[in-house]
Amino acid sequence: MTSRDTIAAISTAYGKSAIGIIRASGDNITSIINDFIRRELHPRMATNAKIYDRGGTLIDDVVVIYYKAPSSYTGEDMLEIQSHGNPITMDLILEIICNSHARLSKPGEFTERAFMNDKIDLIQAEAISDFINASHLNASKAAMMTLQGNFSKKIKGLIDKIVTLRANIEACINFPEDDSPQNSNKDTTEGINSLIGDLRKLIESVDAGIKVNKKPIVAIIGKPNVGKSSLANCLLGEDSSIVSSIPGTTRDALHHDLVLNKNNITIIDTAGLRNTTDVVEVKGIEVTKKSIHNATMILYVVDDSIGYDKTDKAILFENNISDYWIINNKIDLTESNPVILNKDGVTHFHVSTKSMDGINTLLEKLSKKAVPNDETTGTARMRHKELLSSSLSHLSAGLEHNNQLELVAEELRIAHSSLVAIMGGDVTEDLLDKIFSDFCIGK
Ligand SMILES: Nc1nc2c(ncn2[C@@H]2O[C@H](COP(=O)(O)OP(=O)(O)OP(=O)(O)O)[C@@H](O)[C@H]2O)c(=O)[nH]1
Ligand SMILES: [Mg+2]
Repeated sequence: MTSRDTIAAISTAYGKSAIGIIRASGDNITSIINDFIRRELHPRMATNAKIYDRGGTLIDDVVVIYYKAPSSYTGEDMLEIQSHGNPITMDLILEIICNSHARLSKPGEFTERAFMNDKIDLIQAEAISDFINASHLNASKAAMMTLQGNFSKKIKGLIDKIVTLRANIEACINFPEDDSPQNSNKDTTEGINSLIGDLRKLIESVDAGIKVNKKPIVAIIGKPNVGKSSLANCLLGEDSSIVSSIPGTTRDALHHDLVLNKNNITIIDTAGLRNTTDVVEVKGIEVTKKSIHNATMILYVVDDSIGYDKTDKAILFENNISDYWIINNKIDLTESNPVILNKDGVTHFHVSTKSMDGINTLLEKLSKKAVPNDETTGTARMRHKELLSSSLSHLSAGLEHNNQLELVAEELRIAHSSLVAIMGGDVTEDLLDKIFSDFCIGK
């Protein structure tokens, strides 16, 4: 454990609550206890105590827990103060601590210290942030799996394999007389091929882990006046978007939060897509195109009295949209039934935002489709995928130089360092700053 200055923060959400938690970590914990709690604390024992300011005035009646290094979240001495959840009192406690023995922590600094003190690896640190920010239950289950070390274990397994392979190759380079070149070439090729197979499988599961980690974003798109804003309002259960009979009403991408079966989903109502010279509408269409790009799911709305036509087909094609549902809206005008049909592999929902026919069925199906249900792989990030892909391409390059062992060894060295970087070895301070700045203060 390395010793650092003492940090402190309010770790619970700001605002009035039954209880609020202030925590501190670092070398000055004993001084904080001596000066402001003024009683002996046994490690890991919740103790009812009073907290005083420097002048001896009673501030709050609290519960405190002292964690002695290295058995704490950060690996350092830590103090957790459970105060009454009044933000004024909590601020005061924090101020008293920071005036003498600590400084305010930066976002994610407690977790960064846990990483620096080898309590967790970088994958697990990222999983803590993913867990706190999970927008749906499957994402939180997946993040918990990664936090428990499932993904790290797989990376460690790959690292062990590559280390063995590197050791064999280095031995062949240094002691060529101990083995025939044919044998060592064959073993190396087999070893690299096996690693490539493992990496490919892992990259597939990382794709699923990235998907489950993303907040579901449903973009509602289509031509003007087909009822996109009306549909957004129906799904949300409130009039959030302006609806009018004038085509081109929505000029912006309107982001709305929808909680569907305890899952948080973003619904984006967009500007209708058409050729127009109206400068504002053109900007709105550009924003719609960005929304299409960021969406995890597309609802493509058509007016059932017009039907799905050539223009719709062209819009889908031009915007590279291949995975979508078609919503045939305004079935009250066509007197169609609120059915779900499959045409050419595309699901069509027939609804009316006016009569509400078909809307509940759409909501039910949407809650299943919009939320990724593969929580078995654990969460992952693009950073992991990029490093795994880099490792894979260096292993493949190694295969190509198989009769030149020095070159193979060099490729394996780089492939190895990419895997180590996933776990947090040899990473730059900039990268750490980027990762931990996404955390909340106090975590
Ligand atoms: N009869 C009928 N009219 C509807 C239905 N849904 C929407 N409308 C009408 O269609 C018109 C356009 O609705 P909007 O929801 O504003 O359509 P939009 O696609 O958001 O339009 P833009 O924002 O201009 O692209 C309004 O007059 C709505 O009242 C429906 O199910 N049945
Ligand atoms: Mg609209």
